[in-house]
Amino acid sequence: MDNSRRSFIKISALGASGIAFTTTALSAIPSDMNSNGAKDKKIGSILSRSATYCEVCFWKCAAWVYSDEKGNIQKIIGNENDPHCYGRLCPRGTGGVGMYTDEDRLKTPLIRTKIDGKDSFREASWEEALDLVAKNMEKIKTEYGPESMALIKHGSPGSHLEHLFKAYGSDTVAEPAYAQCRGPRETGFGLTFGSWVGSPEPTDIRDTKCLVLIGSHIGENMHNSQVQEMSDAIDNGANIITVDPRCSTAASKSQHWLAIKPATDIALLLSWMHVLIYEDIYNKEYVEKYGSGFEALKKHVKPFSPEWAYGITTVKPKEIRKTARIMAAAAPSTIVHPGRHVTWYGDDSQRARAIAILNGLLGSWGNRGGFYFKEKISVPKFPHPPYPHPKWGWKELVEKYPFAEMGSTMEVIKASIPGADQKYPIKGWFVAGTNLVASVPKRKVIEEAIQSLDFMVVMDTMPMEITGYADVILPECTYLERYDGIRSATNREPSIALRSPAVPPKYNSKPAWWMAKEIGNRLDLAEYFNYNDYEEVIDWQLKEMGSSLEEMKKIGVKNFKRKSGALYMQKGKTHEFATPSGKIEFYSEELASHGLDPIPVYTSHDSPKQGFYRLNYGRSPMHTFSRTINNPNLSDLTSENMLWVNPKVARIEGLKNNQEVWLQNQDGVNSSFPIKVRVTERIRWDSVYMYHGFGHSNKKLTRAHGKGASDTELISRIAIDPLMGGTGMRGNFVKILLDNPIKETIL
Ligand SMILES: Nc1nc2c(c(=O)[nH]1)N[C@H]1C(S)=C(S)[C@@H](COP(=O)(O)OP(=O)(O)OC[C@H]3O[C@@H](n4cnc5c(=O)[nH]c(N)nc54)[C@H](O)[C@@H]3O)O[C@H]1N2
Ligand SMILES: Nc1nc2c(c(=O)[nH]1)N[C@H]1C(S)=C(S)[C@@H](COP(=O)(O)OP(=O)(O)OC[C@H]3O[C@@H](n4cnc5c(=O)[nH]c(N)nc54)[C@H](O)[C@@H]3O)O[C@H]1N2
Ligand code: SF4
Ligand SMILES: [Mo]
Repeated sequence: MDNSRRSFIKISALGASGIAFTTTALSAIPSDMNSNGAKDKKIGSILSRSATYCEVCFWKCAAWVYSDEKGNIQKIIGNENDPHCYGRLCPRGTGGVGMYTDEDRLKTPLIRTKIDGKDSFREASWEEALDLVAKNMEKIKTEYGPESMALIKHGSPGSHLEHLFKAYGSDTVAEPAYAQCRGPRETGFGLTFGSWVGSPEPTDIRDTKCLVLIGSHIGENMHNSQVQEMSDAIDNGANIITVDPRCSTAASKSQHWLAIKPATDIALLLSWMHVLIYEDIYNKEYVEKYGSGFEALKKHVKPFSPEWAYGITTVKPKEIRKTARIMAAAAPSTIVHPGRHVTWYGDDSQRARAIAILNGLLGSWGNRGGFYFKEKISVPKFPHPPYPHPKWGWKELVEKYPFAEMGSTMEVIKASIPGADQKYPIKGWFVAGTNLVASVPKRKVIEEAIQSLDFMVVMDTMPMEITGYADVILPECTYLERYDGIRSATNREPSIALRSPAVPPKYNSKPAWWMAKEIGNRLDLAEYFNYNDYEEVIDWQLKEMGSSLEEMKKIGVKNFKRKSGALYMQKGKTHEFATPSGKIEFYSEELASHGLDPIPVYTSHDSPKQGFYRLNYGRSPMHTFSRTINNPNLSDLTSENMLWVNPKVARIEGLKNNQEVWLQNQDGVNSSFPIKVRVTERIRWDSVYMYHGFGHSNKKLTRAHGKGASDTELISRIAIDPLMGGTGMRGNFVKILLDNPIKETIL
């Protein structure tokens, strides 16, 4: 395998290469200054710096934004005291200034209107736009109750609007980061260890001796400190085992790449348990002390030998045994990574549980090099009157999923379509910071839901596809131009980070906190917004926490000492898990009581029919979902996605590198745009692969429009997780077309 393993960690190389990819943003920098700020001292007098945390993805790295005397942002660099980034941003974070400079940004409020009988948008004042939003929210409240107005959100604007919604009387809230992302793993780990994994994941990667990645493609998935820690672990000689039908970047740097047949991971996980138990190499002491239901598990996995799993997974028995022994030898400093985007095949909570059980057998939970005990500091709530009690909300929408712990975007969408079974009718949407048509599958259903709504408002920074469906569009300024809530996240030690504006809002854009307050005032909820400026809220909160806005502006990040006890389990002491038994639940009575499998079982999923390939997708290292594709700095680096096909498939289908093809899925849905072919051994012959987030259809996104194909529009079949309602998206199959099918039907 490649010896230059460190080279794949783009974050480490950033210092040197930073300037190369931000030429647009950094063109104003004097030529005698490099992107490391080597000559910061000399030009220090013309640079001011302000504290922020990044909004390009949800890792929320703390950063310093440098502006010149004219107020132009010159660069963004990581805050050295931040445990999310250790002083370095990923390429997307460095390129974040492109969110600010993008000339395609939403510039002023827009209201839907008809021009010559055609729907269009006209510019409006803030006064008019906010009045219209408040008027419609009031109307929905009067006619149906506030519960019928739903908030669909992601990222920082969400918390400001959640406060508005709770004050208004609605708890009908959902975000795609749950049912389309990490919900199932939280359920699986919660049922087993009594604790969510959460974000950032409490994986002790820097001290691990063995890291097992089930699909999770760290290195392309650029979650910052995690990538840096993985790089350190590799340097320290850790064993990396990657299970992925595609040779991901992580797989290419691993000692063991298991090129599993898609959708069969539970079989592999069960057979790893079989080897650990029947070769007697599991962590006996730990299991005896902390395990509940081990004998049932032992009996359950007896038939699941590596030979059994081979027939299902195509992973050789020898490899299964060998990798299980490596995990056991490194235990408890072994991490079987929980993954993050885990909504794959509908049995995802059970797969997550299988991963959790495997960690339990290895003793990694609560041990160095496994999972540490995370801690965070809570930010005091700014005083406000008590919220009213809604009659129903997100909980009722997911009531058929016994282990759902957050709202499901998909259920909000379904409840917006009138029908006989519409028990909880949704009539209005407030969408903020989520491009639903790119992040939630089943486009037809989303469109039907939107058509049924009385009112829809979208708050975004960019003219993304979702804005095209809105009645009112509210332009938010970017994270570089505003205050937001204090970042407080779980980590080894608690820390907080400040986001303050580096520059004033461009154009006629405004921060979410301001819009929430203005709408609140119009809805007679002014007492919930008892401040003139968000600065006041933050300063009050910081003072309650023993800091101040003044201090945080200087340091950006404040680290606190742990209060909850040691980072790992202590010898001679015992640990109580927050499960019903107080132990790690290999067998779950809770699941059994709901008629669900108390121990995970393998069930087979459909395979593609002849002429079809499984549609596999993942992260572009230089982009975040659909949100950065138009970013001038990042589109310079990766402007379109490609379709990875195995050479065997290329031969059968007659494909060459860079040839443009169209895709059609099992339900006859066509890709709107062509995608170029990349012939590579790195993908199995039964699948094709593409980066998620491309194929934008809004022409207002001048750099992103028509570049590459959208995975989401080809996902029309989903498998819902019966435990928590997750949207399994990896059961779609595509045919490769050499000609544009849409043109053909027109002819
Ligand atoms: N650069 C960048 N980084 C990001 C993000 C981003 O947008 N851009 N988004 C962040 C977010 S919110 C999330 S949730 C994470 C997601 O990051 P991960 O949790 O790492 O993502 P997944 O989509 O689960 O994993 C994708 C990998 O799964 C493999 N795979 C597909 N099918 C199967 C299968 O059946 N079995 C197995 N074992 N593997 C399979 C694919 O080949 C691919 O390599 O990334 C985060 N990091
Ligand atoms: N097909 C498919 N679907 C997926 C995934 C996948 O890999 N494939 N991944 C899933 C995962 S893991 C996740 S977490 C979700 C993510 O789903 P989303 O959060 O919906 O991701 P984006 O598509 O990037 O949409 C973000 C929106 O926020 C806007 N935005 C960016 N910054 C700001 C801001 O500061 N203020 C406001 N108001 N708006 C802002 C962007 O312009 C964009 O419209 O998608 C899920 N859906
Ligand atoms: S990982 Fe990158 S994009 Fe995400 S918050 Fe950190 S610097 Fe920003
Ligand atoms: Mo995600």
